[in-house]
Amino acid sequence: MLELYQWELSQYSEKVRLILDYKGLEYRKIEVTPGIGQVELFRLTGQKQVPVLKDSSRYIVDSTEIAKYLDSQYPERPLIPQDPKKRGLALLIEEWADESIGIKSRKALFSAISQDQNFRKSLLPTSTPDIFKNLVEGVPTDFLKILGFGVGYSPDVVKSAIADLKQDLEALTLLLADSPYLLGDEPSLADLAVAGLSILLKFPDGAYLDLPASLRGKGVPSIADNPDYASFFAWRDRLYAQFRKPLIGVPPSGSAPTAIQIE
Ligand SMILES: N[C@@H](CCC(=O)N[C@@H](CS)C(=O)NCC(=O)O)C(=O)O
Repeated sequence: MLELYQWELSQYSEKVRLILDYKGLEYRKIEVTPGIGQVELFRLTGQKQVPVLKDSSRYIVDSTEIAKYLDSQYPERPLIPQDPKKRGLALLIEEWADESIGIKSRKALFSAISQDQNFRKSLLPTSTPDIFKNLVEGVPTDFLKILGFGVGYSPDVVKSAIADLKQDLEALTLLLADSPYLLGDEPSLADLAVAGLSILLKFPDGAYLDLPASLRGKGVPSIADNPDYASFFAWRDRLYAQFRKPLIGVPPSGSAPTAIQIE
């Protein structure tokens, strides 16, 4: 079976989970322990970032490479269109989503959670052992590093990231005004990348992520609750309902451990 080395809250991991679900491929999630687990990942792949896909004895690093690999090895339900114009647009939007939404949404959520300890604590996956929860409690900097958010964003950097994200969401809303998917009538890599990478702006409403149920639908305040972007998030909810498999065995309270393996 395919194996995904991941972090539950990594947007790039979510992009790959959405792609795997879209293609109907079964996979096992391996939650990489920040720090020590990344040392092991480095030993296996020569780098320490998630997501990494393992297919038999082969490791594929980077969400874009994983998408291309899956399309070549598992061509059913293609992600990248054949038509040259659509193909170009799919690749362009995917790359843009990685670089803009992926990176800027971390900065935007960073500012929201660094100001709110309860938000910070509640972001830990529910399967996190209590001992680890206690360790990170009250240590905001380490905590943020553990989540892969980085540290040291100045207010100006955060403000500019949020302004850019608002323009991104306006553009996406315009592109989606008269078609169900970004490239028209068929879903493509562009849609899955945009949807997966936007989880930190607003966590999906359904039981897709190993998070407390109270956090579903929450996110960056000026974006998640902003009526200007409601139609974008409604589009994303529809895409999730169509293609993303919900977690199995997570009670609505999100209080019990899930099947996610912590190594
Ligand atoms: N370009 C990579 C970006 C992956 C990435 O930024 N992963 C983050 C988590 S969301 C990570 O592993 N951070 C830990 C680190 O850089 O040490 C992709 O598309 O997969």
